[in-house]
Amino acid sequence: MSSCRATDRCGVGPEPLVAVGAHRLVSSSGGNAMEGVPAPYLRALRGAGLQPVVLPTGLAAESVGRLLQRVDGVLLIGGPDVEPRFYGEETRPQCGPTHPERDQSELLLVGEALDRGLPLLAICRGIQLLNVALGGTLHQDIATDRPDSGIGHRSQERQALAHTVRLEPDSLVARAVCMDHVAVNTLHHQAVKSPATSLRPVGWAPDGLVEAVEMPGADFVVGVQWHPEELVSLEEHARRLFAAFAVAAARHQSAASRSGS
Ligand SMILES: [Mn+2]
Repeated sequence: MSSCRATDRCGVGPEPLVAVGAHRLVSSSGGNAMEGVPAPYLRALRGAGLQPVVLPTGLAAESVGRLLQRVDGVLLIGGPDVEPRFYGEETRPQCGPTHPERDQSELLLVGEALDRGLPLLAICRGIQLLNVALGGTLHQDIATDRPDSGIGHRSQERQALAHTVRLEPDSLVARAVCMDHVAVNTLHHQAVKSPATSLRPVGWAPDGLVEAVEMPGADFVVGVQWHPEELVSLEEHARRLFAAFAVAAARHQSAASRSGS
């Protein structure tokens, strides 16, 4: 790719802060539910020179505004299925468990992040949530909606390279990873069905399923259906995606400090 240029955040200025929406883990033995972020996401952010800030679910709109005033980027991570009513569908039997309180928090996070021009990286459930936040819809179950796919998107092996994704060469994602095909892991049974009009699909699995989107006109709003945080020690493209996110967060940080906000 002629326009390919590897990026790195070069260590100028303090580490940019990245808000990460938490995942809720319900105890099977009757203990308290816990909210937190799986370690691979935290390691990947830190490895790229970013400092994670974990935001619990149940956020009120006014808190989201104040919290995002203090960060330089937002990461949406994997988790349960998005509640179908948020994209105007009835829940079908193949839809998995949902967590509407987290959906609502993250819908607020997306709205506020976009209003503020914050860099946003949305992974797995994150790309789905981003698409729903902007008016798109989801496949409630890929195996049901696309029985002829030929690809088992719902793998249990977190680091197995299960299929390729073809990237649109003229896209932010392809430029960020310096490749137009990436080998990825696949840990999902839902996916983008109709992309939101403000999102541009830029990556596809061999069966045609949308696996990457970005927002034209935004500095860095990217969603990927795979899990790059699980691949940073294995795949250059995964490291480069976090590095590009870090560059965008650093850019936001220095712009914010110049404007005194
Ligand atoms: Mn997949």
